[in-house]
Amino acid sequence: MSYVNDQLNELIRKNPNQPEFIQAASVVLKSLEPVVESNPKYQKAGILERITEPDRQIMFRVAWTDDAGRVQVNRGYRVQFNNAIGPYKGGLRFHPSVNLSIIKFLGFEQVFKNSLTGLPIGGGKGGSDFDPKGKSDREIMAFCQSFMTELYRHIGPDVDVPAGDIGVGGREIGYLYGQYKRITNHYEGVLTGKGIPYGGSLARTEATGYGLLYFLEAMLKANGKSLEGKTVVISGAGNVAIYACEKAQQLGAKVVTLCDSNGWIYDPDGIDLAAVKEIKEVRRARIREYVNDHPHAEYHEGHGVWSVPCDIALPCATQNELGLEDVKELVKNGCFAVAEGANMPTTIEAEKYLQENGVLYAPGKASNAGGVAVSALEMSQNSQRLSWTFEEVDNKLKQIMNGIFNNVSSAAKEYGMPNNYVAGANIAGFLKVADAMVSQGIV
Ligand code: NDP
Ligand code: 2IT
Repeated sequence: MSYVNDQLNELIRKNPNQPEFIQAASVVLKSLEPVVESNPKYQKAGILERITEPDRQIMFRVAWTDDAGRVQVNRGYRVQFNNAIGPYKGGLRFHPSVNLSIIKFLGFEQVFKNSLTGLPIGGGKGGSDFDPKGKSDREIMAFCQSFMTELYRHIGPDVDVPAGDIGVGGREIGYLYGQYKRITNHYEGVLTGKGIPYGGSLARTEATGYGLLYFLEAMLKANGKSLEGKTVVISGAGNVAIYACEKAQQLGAKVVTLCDSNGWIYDPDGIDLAAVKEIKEVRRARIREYVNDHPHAEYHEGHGVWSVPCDIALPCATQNELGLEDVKELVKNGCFAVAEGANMPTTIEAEKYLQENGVLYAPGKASNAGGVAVSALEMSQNSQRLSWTFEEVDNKLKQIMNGIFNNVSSAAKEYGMPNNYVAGANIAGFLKVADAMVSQGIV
């Protein structure tokens, strides 16, 4: 038995009922085989045992009252996974599907992603099974205040810095920040994704989607291709999907789909993004409304964006949204590149099929790292008590995403798997964290 296989079996034994965490960890550990085989120091220091076990996992009750005066109870989570290279950093997800397995998979991915950014941030993730959909502003505020009333004692600008993820955007970060400040009386950069008037960074809203396109551009360029004139299919209609769509359009591509959890739109004329922003960012309504004033567009219930012929597919909604049958359809229709805006949107079987069929495939921990990278830039600006212009932040983001592509691509080449960006990302992300852990002793 190899070190990797032993650890994988142990991880499966120790984490029953955590399929998402096991999925994320298996993909990473399998890619690390050549690294740990050729560097016995990692096994000697028990790195795989330690890197797969979070530093701590916090679970707590979040009680609040709804508009009818009824008491509601949700479960809150913060998993502080690894702080070898910086304070824990990662988003908060508010979605009814949230459970410990999902938060652990996200926290684990975040460790490697944050390392890839080249910035000094460790990995963590949190959230709640609270469903923000259909809630009033007052209910959202009540929930956020109660959530922070427990969370505040576990976080801090040099300890753990949460941010947004699914269901957590500027509005929620504002309420969370207000409550943190009220309890601690500290005005400090304890959250990122803050509003611009109170310490937020310009370009943080755009960062994940824009960063995805900068990574995609670098990957296409290295393979003699470009975005100009290409047809792009995007899933999701939230923060990541909207700004991926915006940058894709700016770079000359035509985006023809978006979706939410009810259904999807196809607009053969290219998505009218101003209309989508009005529906999603201003009115917080359903994507089906798009067809009301776009007569050429179609709306379908369910999950069908991958059936639309395209050159490039960008999954930007949620985990495991792109399965084997979906990628077969994409390949059959001539899709030559898939870049992940979401975290782990592609199932293991689908990922294998894409790679076997020569599709350029960018794993989320590399291609969606732009969001957390600009979060780290927000932390720098808060520490300096300065704010940079949109152009400064956007230029740094572009440099960071190009740097990630180069690192990932070199690591893949070095270990004999050129164009396997999954292996490249896992290896490059791992090395920095593992070396820091070796230096810091057995803790
Ligand atoms: P949002 O909450 O802004 O948007 C999520 C979008 O995905 C919504 O349109 C939502 O539809 C849709 N969605 C969620 N779950 C499902 C589902 N089960 N089936 C179909 N559609 C679904 O979140 P973000 O855009 O911030 O996050 C999207 C993905 O990107 C997540 O995987 C997140 O982890 C990842 N990510 C986010 C970053 C960030 O900076 N925000 C950074 C890096 C990665 P509906 O409204 O109907 O629920
Ligand atoms: O998955 C992610 O990288 C995020 N949700 C962003 C995390 C952050 O700290 O900005």
